[in-house]
Amino acid sequence: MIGVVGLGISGIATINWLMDRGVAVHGFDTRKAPPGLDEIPAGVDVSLGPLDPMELSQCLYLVVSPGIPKDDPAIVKAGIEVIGDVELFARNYRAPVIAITGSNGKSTVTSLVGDMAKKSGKRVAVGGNIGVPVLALAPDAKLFVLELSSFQLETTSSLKPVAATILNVTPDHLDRYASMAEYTAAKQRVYQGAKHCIYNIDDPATRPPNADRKDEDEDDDAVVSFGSTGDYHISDGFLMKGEEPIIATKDVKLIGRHNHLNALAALALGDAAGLPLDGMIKSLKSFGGLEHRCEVIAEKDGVRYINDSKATNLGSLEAALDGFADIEGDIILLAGGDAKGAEFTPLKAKMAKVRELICFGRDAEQVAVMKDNPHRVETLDDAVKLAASLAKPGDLVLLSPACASLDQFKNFEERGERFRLLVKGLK
Ligand code: LK3
Repeated sequence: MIGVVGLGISGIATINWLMDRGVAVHGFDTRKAPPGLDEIPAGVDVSLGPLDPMELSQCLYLVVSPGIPKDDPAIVKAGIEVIGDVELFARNYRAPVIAITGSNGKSTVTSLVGDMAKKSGKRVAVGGNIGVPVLALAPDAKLFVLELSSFQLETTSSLKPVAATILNVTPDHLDRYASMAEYTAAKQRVYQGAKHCIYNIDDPATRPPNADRKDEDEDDDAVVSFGSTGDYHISDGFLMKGEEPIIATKDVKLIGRHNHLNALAALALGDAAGLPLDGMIKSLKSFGGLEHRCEVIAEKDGVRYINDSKATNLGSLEAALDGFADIEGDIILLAGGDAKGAEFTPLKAKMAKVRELICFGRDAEQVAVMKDNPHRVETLDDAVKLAASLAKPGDLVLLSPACASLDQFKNFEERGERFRLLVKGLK
């Protein structure tokens, strides 16, 4: 019997995958009513409530959800092997994997590389921390493009990607990691066994352990860099591969410098996995980005409303503010939620364009330190109402919360949909 701990979307996919293979499964969740409960197939025993080490230890091993710490006392006490769904995937699938992690941009790069592969005629499957759990992906794919969170990487050791990247490391999840060093170490696991390691030359925390070797042998393609300099860089308005211009930045559909860096990373990953250049360029010209990621959802009375609900940490709010630095009007910023132990004062220096800061959610008080004279409200509903009353023609109303949504929503997607609905309902 195999234990599946955490009955969310990846837990249910894991249970189904094991059941399809005739394996006996026992499901566990700390919550009395986990969201996926009615999707669990018949014949699976389920235990709800506080985890019991004795009961856990009856299992051969545990497949643990990214939502529960692998060093949870009950799990440690059970004394059996702990893996994640990505590890189970790695032990059972042979097609090449492109693995993408980072504090910000990982969903964008994952989707972009997936699109590049599709445009190149590859049978590709895209999933992981984005959209579809790895064990629910088409098993006959010829290439897997996986977004991996630090929590997923902690429970993965056999992946051996053909190409792997850490895009950047900025503070996040400090409610679950004791330090930035610990968070970085989890992300560094993506490079374990990778054939090509692709790192951000401007962010030392992304440097793979074998990067020093590259300093001695420039042609060593096991380590590839991107950024302001490096193997893939931006020069005179072009994305460059070494000396070779690949595409003009004005022809890249994604806008903003951080997105051009994302595009460089995607090119490096695609090259490392052998994707043809023309398919990748086609994709860069047409890929318009993700839902809930700086998405213009409406313009009302000259006020634009932007849904950046996917901004669940400080780094992504910062990227959004940089992206809107040149607008005519001012920004009315809606931020707040579950702050995950973050420190918001460093963002104070980035508020030049923000005329009004409206804080909502559980940790509104912590978020409010970003600006003098902030507004504090309970909910996103209140925040949108207040924003609409404060907005003048030319302004941007920007939902870029810099927090997780889990205090008031199922996830950031639900928060973004709520924002869309509220804006639609404005007079
Ligand atoms: O931290 S998470 O990886 N993702 C959140 C974040 O802050 O980046 C997303 C926030 C949002 O959408 O607004 C993460 C947190 C909690 C999770 C809980 C879970 C599965 C995955 C999670 C990932 O299920 C709970 C089951 C465990 C209970 C036994």
